Amino acid sequence: MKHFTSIHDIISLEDMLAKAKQVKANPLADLELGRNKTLLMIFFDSSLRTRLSTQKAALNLGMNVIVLDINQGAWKMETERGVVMNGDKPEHILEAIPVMGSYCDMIGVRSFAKFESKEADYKEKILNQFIQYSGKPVFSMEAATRHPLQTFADLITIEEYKRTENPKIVLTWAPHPKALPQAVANSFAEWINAKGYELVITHPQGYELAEEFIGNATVEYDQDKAFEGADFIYAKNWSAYRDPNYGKVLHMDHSWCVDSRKMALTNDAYFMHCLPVRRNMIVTDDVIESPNSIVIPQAANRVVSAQVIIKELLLGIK
Ligand code: AN0
Ligand code: CP
Repeated sequence: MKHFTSIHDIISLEDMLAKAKQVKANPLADLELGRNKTLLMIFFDSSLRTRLSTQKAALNLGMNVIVLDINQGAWKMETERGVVMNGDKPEHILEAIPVMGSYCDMIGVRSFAKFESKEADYKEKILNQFIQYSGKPVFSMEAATRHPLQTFADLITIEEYKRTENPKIVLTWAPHPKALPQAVANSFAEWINAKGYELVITHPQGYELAEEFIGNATVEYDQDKAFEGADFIYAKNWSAYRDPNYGKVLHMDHSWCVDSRKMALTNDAYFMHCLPVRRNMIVTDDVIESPNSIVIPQAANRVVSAQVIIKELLLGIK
C-alpha cells in the first residue's frame, strides 16, 4: 500500500478484516518491522483517540513517533498559492510539507473540512498536497471528507459483535450545537456499502449526504421507522452537505437524540459512536451507559485498524 486515504486504497476488505484479527490476537508480532522507521503525525485539528491509538499502533510495530500540533507551537500556515503573505501566517504549506517529509518515513495527517469551499474540501486539497509534496507514504487521520481509520475500526467492531450474517445497520444523524464535517458519516456509509450489509441512513430533511457516499443505502426521514429491527445504531452528527447550506447547522432538533424509547424499537441493537460524543444531545446517558453500548471496545479497536494500515504502508516501503 502506498497511501491510505479511503477504502479505495484497499485491495480486499475481507483480507484486511482477517489481518485485523491477526493483529488483535498478536499485537507485538511485527515489532521488528518498523525498527528505525519514524512516523510523523501532523494534527491541524484536535484529537484524543486518533492521537493515542495511532501512536500506540506505531509503537507496537517498533516505530519511532513524532507528533506535531500545527496550532500549538508551529507557525501558522498559508495553504493557497499566490497569496501575498503579509498577514498572520509566516509559513507556506508548500515548504512545510517537504520539510516535514524529510524528517520521517511516513506521515499521518488530520485536517478537517474547513467549510470555506465545498469544492476545496471535497477535492481533499490539504491531504493531496501531502501526498504530492512530502515524498513519503501518507495516511489520513480524518481528512475533509473521510475518516477511514475510524470506519475500519467500526467494521472490525461490527464483525466482533454481529449476531447475524447480514446485520441491519442504521446510521442516524443526531443534533449538535456546532457544525461538524460529514467525514465520519461518509466513510461509514462507504465501508458498510462495500461490505454489503443492509444500511439505512436516517436524518432530517436537508442533511442528505453526497450521492457517492449514500450508494445503495436507503435514506429514511422517519427515525423511528429506520430503527425498527436494527442490529446496530451508529449515531453521528454532521452538517448540511447540499448547497446553498454546505457546512451549516440547519437546526438542532432534540427529538433526534438517541434515547431508550428509540432503542426499544430495534432488534436489541448495539449502540455505536466514534466519540467524542455530547451526551444528551446525540445520545442519552442511559443509552450510552447501557450494556448494549459498545463505544469503548469500538474506540479500543482504533489501535487495531491503525496497526493494520501502518503495517501495510511499512511493507510498501520495504
Ligand atoms: C469530529 C467530526 O465530527 O468529524 C471528529 C470525530 C472523530 N468531531 C468533533 O469535532 C466533535
Ligand atoms: N474518533 C476519533 O477520531 O476521535 P478523536 O477525534 O479524539 O481522535
